[in-house]
Amino acid sequence: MNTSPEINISDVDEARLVDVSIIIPIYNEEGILSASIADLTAKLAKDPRWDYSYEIILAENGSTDRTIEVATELMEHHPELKLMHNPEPDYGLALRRGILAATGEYVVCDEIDLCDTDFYMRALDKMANENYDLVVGSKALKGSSDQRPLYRRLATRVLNSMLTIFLGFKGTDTHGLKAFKRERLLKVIDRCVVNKDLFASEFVIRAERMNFRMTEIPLTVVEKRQPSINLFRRVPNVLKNMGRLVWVIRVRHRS
Ligand SMILES: Nc1nc2c(ncn2[C@@H]2O[C@H](COP(=O)(O)OP(=O)(O)OP(=O)(O)O)[C@@H](O)[C@H]2O)c(=O)[nH]1
Ligand SMILES: [Mg+2]
Repeated sequence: MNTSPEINISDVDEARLVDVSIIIPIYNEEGILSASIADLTAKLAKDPRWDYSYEIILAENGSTDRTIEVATELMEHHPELKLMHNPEPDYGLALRRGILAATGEYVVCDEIDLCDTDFYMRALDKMANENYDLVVGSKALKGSSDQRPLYRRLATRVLNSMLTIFLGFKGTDTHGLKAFKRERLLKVIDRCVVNKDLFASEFVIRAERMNFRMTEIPLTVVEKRQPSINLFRRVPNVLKNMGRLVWVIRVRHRS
């Protein structure tokens, strides 16, 4: 296991301000990292709708493969790349730290097996022209196409139903891609109490409860590989953090 202390490998804090910060949590992604970043930057370069300065923050933690080495090599060729690292694998913590380090007016949260630039364009348009603060890409909305295996699509439905029943969530997905106005949504991050998988859900649900202008748009999900963590190994932590959220949001009414 990687036991090095928490560090920012690149100088994220001193980065210049950009229009868009693209945050991608990564964990044991040596297999697809290089090709995904090449593909992502090439797609942005040739899309006429993409007229933004940007940074890509790779928020890594806990990898035991060559992810860090691959990312470090990539940074030599991609000045827009930043790398954050800390020792324990934690998707939510990586996302949280990436968001706090971001400098963009807008933040887009993506996943390395998706890199869905069409979502970026549609979400940025919604924020710039329809004044939304937060746009959630939903895998379960009418018009979406979720091409993941059936058991994972069912897991998404079960999680969303639990969020609806226990936490009063009104939307259809919290784990999809997200884009938001950074400064406006920072106060939501401040209030979030859980990490790991449910951080993304807490973020969306708190934004909803705090009455931010938010909308969902459909996603087409075609993953480049199976998830890096087995779905069933994620369940105990999801249930524990679901209980914690019910306690702080519903019982103690701290929204
Ligand atoms: N830093 C960090 N990134 C992670 C961790 N687990 C997953 N990721 C990253 O999060 C993204 C999504 O992970 P996947 O393994 O595809 O999981 P998934 O089931 O598709 O994720 P959801 O769509 O959120 O349900 C990828 O970019 C992963 O590398 C983690 O523990 N730490
Ligand atoms: Mg995935």
